[in-house]
Amino acid sequence: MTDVYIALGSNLGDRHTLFLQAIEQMVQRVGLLVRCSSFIETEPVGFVSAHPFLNAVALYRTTLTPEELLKTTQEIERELGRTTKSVNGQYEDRTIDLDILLYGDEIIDTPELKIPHPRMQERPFVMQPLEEVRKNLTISRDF
Ligand code: PH2
Ligand code: MG
Ligand code: MG
Repeated sequence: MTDVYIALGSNLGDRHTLFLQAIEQMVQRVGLLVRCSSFIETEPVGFVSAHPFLNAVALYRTTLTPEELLKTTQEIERELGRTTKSVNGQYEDRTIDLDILLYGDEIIDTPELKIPHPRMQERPFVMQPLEEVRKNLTISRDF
């Protein structure tokens, strides 16, 4: 079993419902949901859009390999209406984006998959909810 942190982002459609559907689909297909951060509203970073984001981070415990996990998150993105993929850092509005941030303590660097997520540390919309999930974990161990 491996702990995996997934970043969720949405700036199109019913963002809250899309988050709940994505979280539930990952319970069905990825593994045990250990913890999820608050859902925070953030301004688009790296591109111009009139549509603000909802962002969150969820921690799951999975038996999937990193490649299986990527395939599964991409399937869920498509099922929840995602039609476009960012190419060369050109971002577009999306119904749901599921990014693998961390997979245990593995480092993966293939054309398809880079873990840890290469831009996570420069993104407050990722680091803030990630901190929240990790902080709660520490507290629950202490008590
Ligand atoms: N995702 C991006 C680019 N910019 N900005 C915000 N606020 N939230 C995101 O999830 C986001 C973004 C690329 O996936
Ligand atoms: Mg992303
Ligand atoms: Mg993505």
